[in-house]
Amino acid sequence: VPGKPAMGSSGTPILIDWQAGTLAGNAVEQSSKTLGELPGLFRDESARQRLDPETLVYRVQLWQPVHAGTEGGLFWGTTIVEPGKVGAEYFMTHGHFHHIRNRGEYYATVQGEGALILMPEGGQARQEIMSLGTLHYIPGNTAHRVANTGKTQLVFLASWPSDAGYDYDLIRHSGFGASLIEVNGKPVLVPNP
Ligand code: PAN
Ligand code: ZN
Repeated sequence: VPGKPAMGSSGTPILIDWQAGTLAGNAVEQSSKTLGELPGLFRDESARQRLDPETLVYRVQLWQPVHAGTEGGLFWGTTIVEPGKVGAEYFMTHGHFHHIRNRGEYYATVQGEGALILMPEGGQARQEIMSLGTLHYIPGNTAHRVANTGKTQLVFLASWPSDAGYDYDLIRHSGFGASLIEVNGKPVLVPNP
């Protein structure tokens, strides 16, 4: 029907605020991660333990118009990473490979300053700088994580296949082989010992 707005599964429109990057609509799901929920991810674990575990690190707004695992569908999400550091390491998302390894993804920055850290399977981590308007293609077989290197919230949009799934375990156990650390006021990707 011409003029009919996009509908979520519950029949209400899904709207994106292009300024803020945020999503609205009944079908939008929300999740969040605090420092207490991210043990072992940061280089300086004792620095993490000294901080308030209730501190918000990031939240995700997610639109899954089809069931997770559906082949051929797409998901859409907004991630908001708070500014902050654990020791010298910037607040960041957990990071993951996709469960179906070869699935790719788009990230696009709508607010703030940061870095997309990419690690191809069996390869070395590298970073792409994120700032207003940067568009990032994450190839398949590549772990991805975002760090907020600025003083304000970092907001990015993402879209990925609905059957991609998540593999967090490999990152929890082995990390990215490098950490994004502030050195003389600048973000530097430093190899882990
Ligand atoms: C994103 C991420 C989101 C949160 O939607 O899931 O930014 O990061 P973590 O999942 O690593 O906690 C995405 O990459 N989906 O595939
Ligand atoms: Zn992903």
